[in-house]
Amino acid sequence: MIDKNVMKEKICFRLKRHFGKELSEASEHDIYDAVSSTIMDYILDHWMDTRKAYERKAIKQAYYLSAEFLMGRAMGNNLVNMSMVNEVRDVLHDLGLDLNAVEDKEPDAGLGNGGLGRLAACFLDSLATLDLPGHGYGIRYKYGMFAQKIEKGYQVEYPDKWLDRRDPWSVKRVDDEVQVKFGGHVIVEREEDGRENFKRVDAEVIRAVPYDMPIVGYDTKTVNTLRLWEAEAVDGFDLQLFNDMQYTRAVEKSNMAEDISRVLYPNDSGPSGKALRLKQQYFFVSASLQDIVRSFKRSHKENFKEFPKYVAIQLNDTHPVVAIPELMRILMDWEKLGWEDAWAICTQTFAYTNHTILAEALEKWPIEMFNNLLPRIYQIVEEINRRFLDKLRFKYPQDYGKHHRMSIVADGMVKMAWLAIVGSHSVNGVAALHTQILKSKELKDWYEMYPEKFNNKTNGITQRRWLLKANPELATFLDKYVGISWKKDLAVIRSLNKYADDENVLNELMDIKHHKKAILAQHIKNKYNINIDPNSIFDIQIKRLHEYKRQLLNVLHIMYLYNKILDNPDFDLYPRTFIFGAKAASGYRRAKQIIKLINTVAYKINNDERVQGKIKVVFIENYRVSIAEKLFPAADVSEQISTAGKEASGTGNMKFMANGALTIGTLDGANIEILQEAGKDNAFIFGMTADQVHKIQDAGNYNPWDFCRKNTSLGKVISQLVDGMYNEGHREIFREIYDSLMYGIEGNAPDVYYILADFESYVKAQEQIDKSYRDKMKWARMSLANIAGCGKFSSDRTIKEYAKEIWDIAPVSVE
Ligand code: 26Q
Repeated sequence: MIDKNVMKEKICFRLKRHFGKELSEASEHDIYDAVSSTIMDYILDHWMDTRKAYERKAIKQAYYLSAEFLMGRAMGNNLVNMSMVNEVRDVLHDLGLDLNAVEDKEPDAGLGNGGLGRLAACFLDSLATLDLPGHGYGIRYKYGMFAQKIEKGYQVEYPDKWLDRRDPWSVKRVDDEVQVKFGGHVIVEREEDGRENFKRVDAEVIRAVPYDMPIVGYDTKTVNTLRLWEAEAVDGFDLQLFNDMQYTRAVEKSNMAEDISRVLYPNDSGPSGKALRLKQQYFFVSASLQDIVRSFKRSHKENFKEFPKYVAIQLNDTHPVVAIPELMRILMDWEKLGWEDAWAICTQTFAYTNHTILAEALEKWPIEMFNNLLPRIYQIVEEINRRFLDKLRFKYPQDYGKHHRMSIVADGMVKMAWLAIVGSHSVNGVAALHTQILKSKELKDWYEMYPEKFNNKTNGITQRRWLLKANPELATFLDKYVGISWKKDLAVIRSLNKYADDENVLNELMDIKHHKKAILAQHIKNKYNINIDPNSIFDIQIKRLHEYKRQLLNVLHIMYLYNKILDNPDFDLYPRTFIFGAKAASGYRRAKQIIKLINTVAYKINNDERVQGKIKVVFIENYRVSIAEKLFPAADVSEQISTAGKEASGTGNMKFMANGALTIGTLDGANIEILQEAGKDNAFIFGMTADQVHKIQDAGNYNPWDFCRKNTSLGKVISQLVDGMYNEGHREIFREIYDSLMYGIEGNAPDVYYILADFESYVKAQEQIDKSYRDKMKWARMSLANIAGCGKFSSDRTIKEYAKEIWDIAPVSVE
């Protein structure tokens, strides 16, 4: 229990110490900082105790290497996990302050693009909550995911200055700084015993400075660590040049060093191919491995054969895969192990997670770039490949096509996914269907060669952030009807099913939903001055903008409904509010055109009185974790409409489900498992299956025009993209979308994501939603079944599987 008076004093002391202010003069930002630092005080002891417990017990630890951690805000989450929300709310209230307003001052730590980065954040929460010794390593980007504004309907990007003020949640650890080397060349010296000694000379040396963030488990003393590296120059600036008044040149070197951790690459699909991106990857990977090896040596002396007994490293996609040759380098060049010993250690230590099916998204680097930047690492990669090809040729002597397809270095490129598979003992997909497709298509050759490495780990989400924090009203409801244990054991939520026919419980559930919708409606009114009706169906699609995710299918359907209303003013549509949130990669032209289309359609429909308020369309600007926490609880309908076979898993789908939304979705990614758990009658399934998609792909005779001819209302919607209906003056602005659907452009086939093929089936599913929603009790039962079925999708379940089946780590209790 905390002493409220002590906490008040601490907050006021911080205000004085950091800002030289009394409470009465402090801004809400100052207060946010002071309150956060105060909460940190309550975390520190457990954090140190956790570290000691891990050191003392000589236990195995897992390290999650990821270029992205999409943490969102820390304050509310830490208060929830420490069960301190009420105390702090009271303390602030006594000081005349409002906790929610203070929380709202915290910038999101948006150090990730989307699913992959947020998954890493959920995993850290589960590791700590389950008392598992597992930590994150990544990059402390000075600028995270860009801030999005919508200007005249178009996305405009602004830098995300999340570190403008100091970050009260991170601790700089100057003592643990390491150095990372780039470029130069490799020289070989012969030792007296005849061994070769590889040295990197004339390299650029960068300082990697760690900042630690505490990862507070829920209802436990465990506090794990997220260690993020910042790049700094070795020697600040050139005083000589400065004295010569060449100020720009004087700081050039330090700017170049700091460039490495300056900004998160905002493209979450196709590789960027930029040298700076590769530099980022090697930078954080090398620093992290030096750190891991150093702490191994501190606790376990130098018996490196034991390394895999104490260390497990998970590679989050290919972004950190350069870790494999880097650990080889450290073990051989620094620790003097031979190749075979070092290689055995590596393959037993590393495991790789694949997050994508799109073949074009697989990361590869031009040999030249790779070799120039990482000459010693490139030598090691070549040797890994040479030895691998020997094995391959022995196993498949005549299959030259296979040798070429599977070579880690081929066609002038270093193929990171191939390196990952060869250098790891485990390769996993992130949903059952995804793993199946990897085994049977994308990684077929590899599955044949190494079947024992392949496994599935269906993604999950943390119920602490996505239920307990985002939806305290629903959390209280769950406490009442399934008991409080769901916070650490989500499987128990299944017992909610016993209320499937209890009208009082169902009404209570619908009241909570209505309340959350009203809160969102108020937010939308304040922010965008759009009136939306909490009694309408809230139909939400929030995710990165991608053609394969098919936001375009959603808009085309809205355009279709609009036509129906214009054709028949009495058209009986249950009022619907369509909500979108999505960022497009800054260089992804088509995605940006789709954002413009959504906003154009929204403007037209929202301002047309003939619609009689039956449809509203809202585009939420700057979608991010903190706004997601307002959206998921307010959703009636969850749009999960990707082309089957394209979405590896999806995790937003799980957040919607846990908050009682019903899914309209394709049989893709984790949707399939969601339907299994909720019951397929409690969702709206439409569209082709992955098998069907693969068949048409193989047949190669897909023709989108067939669907326009058969379905004239679809044909009409498509032609409205270019007939000036939405944009009298500029009827050409959506021409490219039209052409990509109907003709195919830039060498692509038309409608590669089969929007037209699935349209009719999507419309039917939407009609089912309209119909079902009119029966309030039926809808409530379906909603309840979704909540009751979400147990499998806790990241606690996922992390337990990683811990047991891949990492072999066990809980450690902190005294
Ligand atoms: C690669 C190279 C250069 C620059 C950027 C990138 C890059 C960055 C981020 C490539 C991909 C990403 C992110 C991918 C991602 O978020 N994938 C999603 O991962 C989720 C968690 O497993 C899945 O649920 C989603 O289905 C998948 O799309």
